[in-house]
Amino acid sequence: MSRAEQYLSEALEAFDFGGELVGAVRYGHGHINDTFVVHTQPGEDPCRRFILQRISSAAFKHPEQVMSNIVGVTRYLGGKIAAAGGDPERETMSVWAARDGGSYFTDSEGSAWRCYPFIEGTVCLQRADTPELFAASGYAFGRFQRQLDGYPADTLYETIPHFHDTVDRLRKLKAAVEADSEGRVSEVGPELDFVYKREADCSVALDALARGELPLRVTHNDTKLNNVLIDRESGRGICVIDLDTVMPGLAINDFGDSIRFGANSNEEDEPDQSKVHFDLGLYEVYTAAFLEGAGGALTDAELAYLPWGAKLMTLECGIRFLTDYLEGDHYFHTQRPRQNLDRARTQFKLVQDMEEQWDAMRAAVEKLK
Ligand code: ADP
Ligand code: GN1
Ligand code: MG
Repeated sequence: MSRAEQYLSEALEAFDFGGELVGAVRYGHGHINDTFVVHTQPGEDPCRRFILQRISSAAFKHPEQVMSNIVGVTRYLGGKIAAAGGDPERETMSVWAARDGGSYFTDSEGSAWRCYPFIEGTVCLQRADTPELFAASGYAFGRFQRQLDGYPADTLYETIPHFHDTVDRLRKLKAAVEADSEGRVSEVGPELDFVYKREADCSVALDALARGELPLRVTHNDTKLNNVLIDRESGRGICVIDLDTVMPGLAINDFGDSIRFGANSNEEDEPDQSKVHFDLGLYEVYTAAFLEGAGGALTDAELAYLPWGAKLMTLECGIRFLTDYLEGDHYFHTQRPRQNLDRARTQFKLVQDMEEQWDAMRAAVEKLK
């Protein structure tokens, strides 16, 4: 039994779900937290579901800061959505407080658990089955950024320091190579060469930020397709979820992380990288939808750097998967050996494809702006 299952019953006790508990099972495909869906039966009323999550202590050292950000952001979004005539119960997450009134519960081992009402009538996709669905996620992430435009950024904690600091990610990879704690470095020579050849690229976005060319905004920072819920009936992206990393950041990174995951012709962990291709058509579709969702908020410099966002988020994610592989797979959940290595390799294949299609990536943005 994993650690999360061991402490699940304590967590279930800590929340009042407003009905009889029917059961709780593992749920979803997130790489970070331990997620369960809880079924309850409130009297004669229909069954009600909740999401119960053990927050990853490998990723988040200060769960109280994570929850402070999430409570603040979801309340703010709820107000905006209501004012615009939307449905805050479906269009934003909301925190379901613990019995003691707090936004999370700490189990006897010290892990933090939090709960959200399950947003019904939605699907969460692991792959974009159609370009329209990928566009729906782009619109939702663009809109999310626009909705948070006026949010007081200085009240947000940095939940993972240096999260999208690609230079720091490279530094950490080098430290993992130096330590070689699992004896895996000898397996990854070509991957390390690939990354080291691109060392100068790692600072491109950060340098543009330091020069004042790119603005700091309130961003999501983890804009995978499976971090948006799509309305089952309309096919529209209605709710952005996984708000653990909402922090000041770069718009181009939110754009880029979606491209990294969604404009891949195959799975993120495909073991045969010859089957992995960057899909320029999907990139174009996403770009149009993201810009529409952002409602003209992006500056000319941000538009010009969008291709860099895509390439850097992909390179950085490959660096992170590779680092975790070398360190023994402690950060990202894995289901099989070498999965993080396959994930790293797919990212590097995508980077290579992007480099080959760089001019077309730039031209696509030019055409759309
Ligand atoms: P992780 O950080 O591990 O990726 P997420 O917060 O993304 O965790 O949650 C994992 C999965 O749980 C999501 O991809 C989605 O399928 C599901 N999920 C999370 N919150 C909700 C919610 N409020 N309603 C419905 N499904 C949800
Ligand atoms: C993680 O939490 P999840 O599965 O949505 C990770 C992202 C990576 C992604 C790679 C907090 O996203 O940064 O890009 O895996 N989240 C965190 O699939 O590290
Ligand atoms: Mg997630």
